[in-house]
Amino acid sequence: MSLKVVDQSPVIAVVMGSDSDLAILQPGIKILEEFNIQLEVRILSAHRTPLEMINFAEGAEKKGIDVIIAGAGGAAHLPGMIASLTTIPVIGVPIKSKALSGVDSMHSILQMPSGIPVATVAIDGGLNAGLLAAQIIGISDAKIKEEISNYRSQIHKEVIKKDNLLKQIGTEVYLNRM
Ligand code: RP5
Repeated sequence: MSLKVVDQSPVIAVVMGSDSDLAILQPGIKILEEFNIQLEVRILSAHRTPLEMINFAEGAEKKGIDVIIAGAGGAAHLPGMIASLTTIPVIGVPIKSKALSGVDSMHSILQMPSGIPVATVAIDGGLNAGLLAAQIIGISDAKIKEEISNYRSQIHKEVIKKDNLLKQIGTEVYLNRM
């Protein structure tokens, strides 16, 4: 997906260290598309394509990118490296790794030394990364703020509906239906 900045509306970049991270980031990408936010989505590896990563991070502000979501697994240095190259806020998504179930990714992204912050969502927290990025943009964009409010109302309604059903049919039948 290449970026086409058609106006001054906010832009979010979603980058990942490998295409194997894409499925985890997709729920966040989908919600941002539903909110009609312009997106740039890239595969940029801090160790396999370091120069491309640097070019992206250094050019991000000029392209009008407001928030960067960066997903990576293992020795997950991509979010921190990008954050070191730009003052655009970076949200890191620790991807669940095979060997250490993503605890390695989480520590790598979460434990940034003082001076270069990376906001970190849960392991495999692609959806929350998208929502957090939208909320940051929503500070100065009323339309996006409204989209987030609508989303919250929708998930609120879903839980109320489930609670009513549980009260009505009881735990055993509810479980059987799940
Ligand atoms: C990281 O290594 C990527 O972010 C990915 O989560 C992990 C494994 O990459 P692949 O071997 O699947 O390409 O760079």
